[in-house]
Amino acid sequence: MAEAETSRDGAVLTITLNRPEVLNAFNAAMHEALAAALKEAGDPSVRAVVLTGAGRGFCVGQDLTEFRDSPGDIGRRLRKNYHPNVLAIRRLEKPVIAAVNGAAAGAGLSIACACDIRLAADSASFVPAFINIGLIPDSGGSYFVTRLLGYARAFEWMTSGRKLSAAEAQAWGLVSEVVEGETLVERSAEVAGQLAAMPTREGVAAFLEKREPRFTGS
Ligand code: T3D
Repeated sequence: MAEAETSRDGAVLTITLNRPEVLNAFNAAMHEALAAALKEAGDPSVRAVVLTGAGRGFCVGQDLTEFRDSPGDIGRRLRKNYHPNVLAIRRLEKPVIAAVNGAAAGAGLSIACACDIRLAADSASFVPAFINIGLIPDSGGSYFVTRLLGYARAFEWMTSGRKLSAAEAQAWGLVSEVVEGETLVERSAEVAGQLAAMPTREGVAAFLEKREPRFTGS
């Protein structure tokens, strides 16, 4: 099994981070597998992407065992491993939905926040874990969280390291919708399917030709 699996349903590609025994913490293999999955997402026939995690976690950021075993230059590792995938998400010309099924911590939180919207299971949690281990919110965390929450709330949260429940995250506007855990897959597929079927050019053509639009999702 790859560390990030893909599955296709029509125009929707689902990417599942797949190291459930460590709540989908990033190691080198998972960075590579996610890069490959995001490349697949670039295919023009994919019109919406769902990013989720296997098991009870979404993604808890850097695998701290790997971090301990090879400390070295953190900045270099971020630029090599994390930044390309964060940028790849942002460069996709299609919506990316984070289906947050469990804990999103550290760089896992940053990556959830790099997505266009977040749907969460009621059991999900959001943990700005960086401060607890002496790091700044990397992998785009300081950029995306600030834009989602505003500077003051983002600063207070990131410096507190406080775990936020799904309900709190929704109240703050970090999450669009919270659903019962077992319905997250279904609801994410539904939202992704709706987004995938939305118009690109046909709306203008229909207006100019004074007829009803026939949206086909292409
Ligand atoms: O150089 C660089 O690469 C720098 C890059 C940094 C980017 C970052 O992401 S830094 C932030 C790294 N992440 C963390 O600090 C989060 C650490 N995890 C936690 O705080 C907790 O696991 C959670 C609050 C997220 C969830 O808690 P809980 O109680 O639901 O689960 P748990 O029991 O702590 O974890 C379950 C298992 O996953 C456990 O293993 P075990 O005991 O069953 O064998 C735990 O050790 C493992 N695990 C959780 N997080 C990580 C991890 N293993 C490795 N790395 C982790 N980040």
